[in-house]
Amino acid sequence: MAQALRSDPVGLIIREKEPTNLETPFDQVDSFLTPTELFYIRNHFHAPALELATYQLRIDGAVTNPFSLSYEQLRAMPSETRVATLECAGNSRVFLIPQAAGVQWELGAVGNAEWTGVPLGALLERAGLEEDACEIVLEGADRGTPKEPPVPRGPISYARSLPRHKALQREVLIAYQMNGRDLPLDHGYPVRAVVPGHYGMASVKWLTHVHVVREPFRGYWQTSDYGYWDELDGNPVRRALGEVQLKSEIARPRVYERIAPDQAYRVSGAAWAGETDVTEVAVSTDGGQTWTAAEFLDPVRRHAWRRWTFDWRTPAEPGRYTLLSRAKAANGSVQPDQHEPQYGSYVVHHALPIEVFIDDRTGASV
Ligand SMILES: Nc1nc2c(c(=O)[nH]1)N[C@H]1C(S)=C(S)[C@@H](COP(=O)(O)O)O[C@H]1N2
Ligand SMILES: [Mo]
Repeated sequence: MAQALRSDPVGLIIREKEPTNLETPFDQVDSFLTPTELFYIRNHFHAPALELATYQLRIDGAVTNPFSLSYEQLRAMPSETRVATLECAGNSRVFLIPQAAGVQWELGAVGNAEWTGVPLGALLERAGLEEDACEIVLEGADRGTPKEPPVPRGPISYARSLPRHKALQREVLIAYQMNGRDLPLDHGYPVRAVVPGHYGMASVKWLTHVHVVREPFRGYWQTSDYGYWDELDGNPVRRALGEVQLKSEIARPRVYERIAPDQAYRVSGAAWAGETDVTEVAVSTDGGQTWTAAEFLDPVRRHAWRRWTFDWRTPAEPGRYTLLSRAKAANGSVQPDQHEPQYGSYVVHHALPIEVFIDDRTGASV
């Protein structure tokens, strides 16, 4: 009988020991696909132990034909494999001044993997959506008491909804494999949702229940947490986070790296967007005064990141320098210079300042 794999967290950065919250050392990722063992882990609760033999996925609610699937039945359905970038909505929170509550992610609560599974749309088609079905609630088997107020009474499960239209897109997968192997325990074994183009919170792990609802779902993870302030007729209104906003990150140099003067240095990073394509990345090595176009290593592929590089001649003058990268996308959007306050402690997608030290003592023993 297959066992849930607790992958060895080799090289991951501890942000919280239990529940498990581990960050990818972003400077160490240079492949298009993030190796599974280096992929960040974001768990709100203790990871539940699900058994393949008894696993059931229930699809019910506003459908004509509710049904349950065993793991074997799910595996027997036609599958698709897609590459998608997952970014936690709280990624880069550590850059916020003043500090915001929540896990202090730096650059590595993001990864790009290949996911295999059954399109959610195929399951919904089989269930037959009622005409007035408006959202699809995805619920995981993990339960607990959340941290951020206002906190509901008693333990709750992790549940998020998708608008009907998004849930029916072919890219939304009920996945059982990551990078060609069965999901490890912390990435949702045995079955998770993967919602390309949306922040990570939409990709519900340990998925056991797909519930079709007739009115917008107002659960904790949709309102209290993972929400932001939009504006309607001059009044702030609370909305659920969804689509990923355009972002680029510098992987190398690392934050506060020490670099020798007057030498060739290859700056590298990645850029991604939600429901559009990254078309341009520019790099500044002087705190944003001048910008030069970077070169892409990867072609445009919707929902997958594009790695990029920029060849820098480091300054002869020792000192502290600020590097920035800024992406543009096919829909005309540009990465902002500053954090957008309506997003609170989420969606930190502005051009992040990476400070480095040009130092001629580089190479000397420390
Ligand atoms: N059931 C469940 N699904 C979940 C979560 C969770 O705590 N429980 N965390 C979400 C969040 S906030 C993110 S960013 C992604 C992270 O996926 P990963 O741990 O595989 O990187 O899972 C999402 N799915
Ligand atoms: Mo997240």
